[in-house]
Amino acid sequence: MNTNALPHSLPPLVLSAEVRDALAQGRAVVALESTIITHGMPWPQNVETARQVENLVRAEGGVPATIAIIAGKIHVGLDDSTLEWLGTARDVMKVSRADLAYALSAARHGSTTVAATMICAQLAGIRVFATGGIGGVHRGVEETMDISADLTEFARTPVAVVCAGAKALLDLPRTLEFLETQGVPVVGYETNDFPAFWSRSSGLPVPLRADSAKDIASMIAMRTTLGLEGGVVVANPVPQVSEIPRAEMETFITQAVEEARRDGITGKAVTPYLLSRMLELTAGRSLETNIALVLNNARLATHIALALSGKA
Ligand code: PSU
Ligand code: MN
Repeated sequence: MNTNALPHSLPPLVLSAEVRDALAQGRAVVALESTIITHGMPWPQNVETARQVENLVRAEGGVPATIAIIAGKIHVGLDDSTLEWLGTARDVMKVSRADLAYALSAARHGSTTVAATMICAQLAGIRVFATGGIGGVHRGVEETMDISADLTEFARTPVAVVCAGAKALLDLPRTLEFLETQGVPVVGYETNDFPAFWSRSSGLPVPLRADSAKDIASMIAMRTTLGLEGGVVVANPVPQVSEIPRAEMETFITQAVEEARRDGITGKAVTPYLLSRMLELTAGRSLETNIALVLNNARLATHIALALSGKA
C-alpha cells in the first residue's frame, strides 16, 4: 500500500458479485466489450446478442464479464437492466485508451472499445476477451493516418482477444504488417488464412496457427513466463453456414468507404459510420453474420479461459 496515496490512487472498479466470486475462485472469466452494443449493432439485436453471448459463456462453463463505464466507474459484469439501458442510451461515449481517464474523472457513461476493454480487463485480472472484429489500419491510411488504437493496445496489454479477424473494409495487409512490427502474435484457430469478419478468409495467410484452445492457452502461459508484454490476437473464422463470401461484400465496402471520405467522417466516428452503412447496404444480412461470429468467438474464448484456469 502506498502511504502517499492520492485520493484517486485506486482505479474506480466495480465488479459484479458473479465476476468477483469467479475471480476469487480462479474460474474461467471472459471479458466482453460494450462498444459493439452502443456503436456496433442496432437495437434490439445489440442487447439480445449481448445476452446470448453471456448465456453462451455460462453454458460453456465460464463467467461473462461485460465491461462498460457507468457514471465514471468501470463496471466489470453488468446486470440485465444495465445491458438494456446501454442498448438504447444516448450520451454514451465511445471510450478507447485516449478517452478512459477523461470518462472516469468527468463521471461520464462510456462503452469500451477493444483497446479500453483490454485495459479494464487487465485491471480486474481477466486474461481472455471475446469480441467480433478488431479495429485496424483503415483504407486510405496514406492520407488519413487512421490506425485503430486497438493495434497498439495489443502490443502493451496482456489480454488475449478472440475475434473473427478484421473487417475487409479495413486495409488488412497493412493491419497484419502493423501487428507484426508491434510484435503481436496473430494466431489463426484451425485455419491458415487470416479471417475477414463476414468471410472465412481474407486471402492473406495468418502468421501463426493453433488447432486447440489448450495450445492457445499454452502459448499465452509461455508469453507470461517470458515476461513479454502485450496480448495475443486469436483469429477465429465465422462458421461456414453464416459467412458472406468476400467478393459479395467488396462492392458494398468500396461504396461505404467512399461515402465516409465524401462525408468527411474522421476520428472515432469512422468505424461506427462504416458499420452502420454496411448494415444498410447488405439489408441486415451482415448483422446475422455478425451475431453468429460473436457467439462463435465467445465459445472459443471460454475454452481458452478454461484451459488457462486448469479447468478444461
Ligand atoms: N469492428 C467491428 N465491430 C465493432 C468494432 C470494430 O467489427 O463494434 C468496434 C470495437 O469496439 C473496436 C472499435 O475496438 O470499433 C474500433 O474503433 P476505432 O476504429 O475507432 O479504433
Ligand atoms: Mn480511427
